[in-house]
Amino acid sequence: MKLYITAGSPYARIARIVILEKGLENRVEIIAAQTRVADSPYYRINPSGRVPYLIRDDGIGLEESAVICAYLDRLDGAPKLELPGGDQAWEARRLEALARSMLDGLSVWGREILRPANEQSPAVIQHETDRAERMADLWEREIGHPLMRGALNMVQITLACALGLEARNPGFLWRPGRPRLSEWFERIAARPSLKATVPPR
Ligand SMILES: N[C@@H](CCC(=O)N[C@@H](CS)C(=O)NCC(=O)O)C(=O)O
Repeated sequence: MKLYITAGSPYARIARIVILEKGLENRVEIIAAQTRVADSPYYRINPSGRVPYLIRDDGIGLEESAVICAYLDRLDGAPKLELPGGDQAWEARRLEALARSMLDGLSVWGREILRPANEQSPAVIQHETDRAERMADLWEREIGHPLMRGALNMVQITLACALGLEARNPGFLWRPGRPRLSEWFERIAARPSLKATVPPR
């Protein structure tokens, strides 16, 4: 299989972490894609131009980190990262939506600060800064939830990749005043799969 990524994409990082956690390194070739440029050859592989993008062994391509991760996690018939069903199902989905919501906002912010200075919108940056502050406060409260403390799962991976964007965004200062979230992040960030996929500055 082939996984198209960019080194800085937090969504691609989620998929790369799943590959490492599932021991699939030898089955999935990681390929750097050229995104956000006119006429990139990558658009002939994935017309949406987004990463991550997985080409399965049968040649079928999958888009969307959640779909790719579910596929990879289930390849061996023993999914270990997917969210629980039963009584905990809605709690798990609630938390996953919150983690993804934070990540989506941070991605908008990150994209904005990569634009040329004279094209950046102070209003967009302020809006996303405020959203990130509120979401970090929320996670300081939610981080004691049993699903965030138990075995590694997709909510934890998604939140860790959101918080890890501090490496790429000097304005994203979520640690001060949030000791529980900081302690949680230190622990998950020490996992080899996270260490191997830290985004570049
Ligand atoms: N919802 C998608 C989001 C993927 C996404 O937005 N990827 C960004 C990189 S972080 C991308 O490929 N951007 C290139 C572009 O917009 O052309 C997922 O979860 O995979």
